Amino acid sequence: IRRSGNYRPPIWEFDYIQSLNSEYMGGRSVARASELKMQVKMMLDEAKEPIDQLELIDDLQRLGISYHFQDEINQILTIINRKYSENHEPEIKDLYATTLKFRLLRQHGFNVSQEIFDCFKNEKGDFNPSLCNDIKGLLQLYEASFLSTEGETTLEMAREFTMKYLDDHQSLDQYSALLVHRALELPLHWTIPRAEARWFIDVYGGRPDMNSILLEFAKLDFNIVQATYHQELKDVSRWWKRTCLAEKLPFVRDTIVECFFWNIGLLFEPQYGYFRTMSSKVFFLITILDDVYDVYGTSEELELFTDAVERWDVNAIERLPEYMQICYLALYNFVNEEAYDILKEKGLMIIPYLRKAWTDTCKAYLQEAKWYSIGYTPTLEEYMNNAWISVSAHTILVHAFFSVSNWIEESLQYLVKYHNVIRWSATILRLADDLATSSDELKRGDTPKSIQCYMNETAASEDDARKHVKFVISETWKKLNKDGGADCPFSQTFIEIAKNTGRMSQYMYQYGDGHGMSNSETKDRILALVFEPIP
Ligand code: F3P
Ligand code: MN
Ligand code: MN
Ligand code: MN
Ligand code: MN
Repeated sequence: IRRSGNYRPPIWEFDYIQSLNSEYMGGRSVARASELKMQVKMMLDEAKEPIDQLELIDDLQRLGISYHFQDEINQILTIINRKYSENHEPEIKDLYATTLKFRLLRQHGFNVSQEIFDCFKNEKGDFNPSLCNDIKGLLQLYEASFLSTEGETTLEMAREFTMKYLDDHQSLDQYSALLVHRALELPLHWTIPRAEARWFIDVYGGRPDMNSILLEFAKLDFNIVQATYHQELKDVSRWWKRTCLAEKLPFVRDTIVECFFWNIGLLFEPQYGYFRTMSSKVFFLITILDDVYDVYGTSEELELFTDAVERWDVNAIERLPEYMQICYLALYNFVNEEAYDILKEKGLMIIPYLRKAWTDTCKAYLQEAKWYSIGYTPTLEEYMNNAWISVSAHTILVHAFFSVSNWIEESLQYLVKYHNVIRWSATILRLADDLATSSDELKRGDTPKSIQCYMNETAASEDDARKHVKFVISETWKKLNKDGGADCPFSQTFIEIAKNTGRMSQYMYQYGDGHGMSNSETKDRILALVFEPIP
């Protein structure tokens, strides 16, 4: 009496992926892009007033092209930060300018206190109600409030205060209305960079004061970067085909394109192709192993499999049923291949790290399978202690750590202990996943997830449980902001991947299960970000 997930077949066919052929691969596009890049660099050099510099940086970021100017931007922000910290009093009490400065400085790892906003409060300590007509400022303040850490009450107040006025925006120009509407759905700090770029390029094009050089560069660069994704996706899809996993295990979710899409969310810059291709395979393996544990495998088989992964010994394979031998060898070969690459290039033997991550994943899967088989509902805390591991973000991040080239030797010890940055990022993924997938999972037969554990523990309604889970997500973001801030031992790139894991999970699960059931929303997003160039 084996079960199956009854998942739909993949939307994107192998032959279609292999036939991708972008016109933006060619030298002509690249030559034009480097011309444009020089011109934008000159714009950055020529901007002299801080507000002009900040606005330009903000536009570059939202257009998805700031990665070309990392050094220039850091230089500018360093100077702005120095000027600001030397004479604390802001020259003009302009909400918009102050907030933009605050957000960009914090984003780039500078320590800026929330006290910067005290000058906008009245004697009672509330934000001045007279600010309510300054929509541009309110919108910035709203966006900035998402960079808060725990206990920053001014920023909490800022969120409440701004939401009240933004929610009922009446007389806005078209551009501001679009921005407000978007921000209320998903704030900038929670949005993956490629999605923001694809959206903002269109919006920016309609702005009265837009700069046509910026616009042309943003579009062209987006399309060039997308062409490199096509090459990576072809590679990933050939691996997928060669493994035959989808054929041999017909009960699993066959979502290789969705897996690749996740990784565009995690790290979009063109130079990280190795990371994206390897990590897509990690996602795929996680997904099929999860289906083995959740729907197909028997308890005895799952014990054997978990043990075989822990021992990391091909001899253990003989005791496994054939379908598990396929899974095991796919995992084993993949992990060893990545370890070989890293040993060859960096001289570090990483099998122990990868093996530990996968073992922890399998043990957490097994725990859930056991709970399910005895019909046990844990408390929310007991559930979460296991569930932040069973969602496998730690495995994704351990692989990511080694496959982006610039890792820092001293941070290895924090990786092994799953530093809080990893834990918080996993927690957001887990909770966003539960919000979107647990109803179907329970129907299919699965262990209770966060929502059900909370309902069981507190007798709350499903509605209230969902509200609670959303609240925990936003509290977890505050922890992630703090622990991924200035004192974090990891490289900026790694921290970005961890934060983007949180962002991407909110994006994939925004309208239901965008990963396993790939709804039409995900399909449109994949078309826009992966397949179709901007006209
Ligand atoms: C583990 C899974 C996922 C969760 C998200 C992890 C990714 C995308 C690698 C895909 F495979 O789905 P699912 O909802 O079934 O996880 P769960 O832990 O709830 O069974
Ligand atoms: Mn609206
Ligand atoms: Mn599952
Ligand atoms: Mn599972
Ligand atoms: Mn789930």
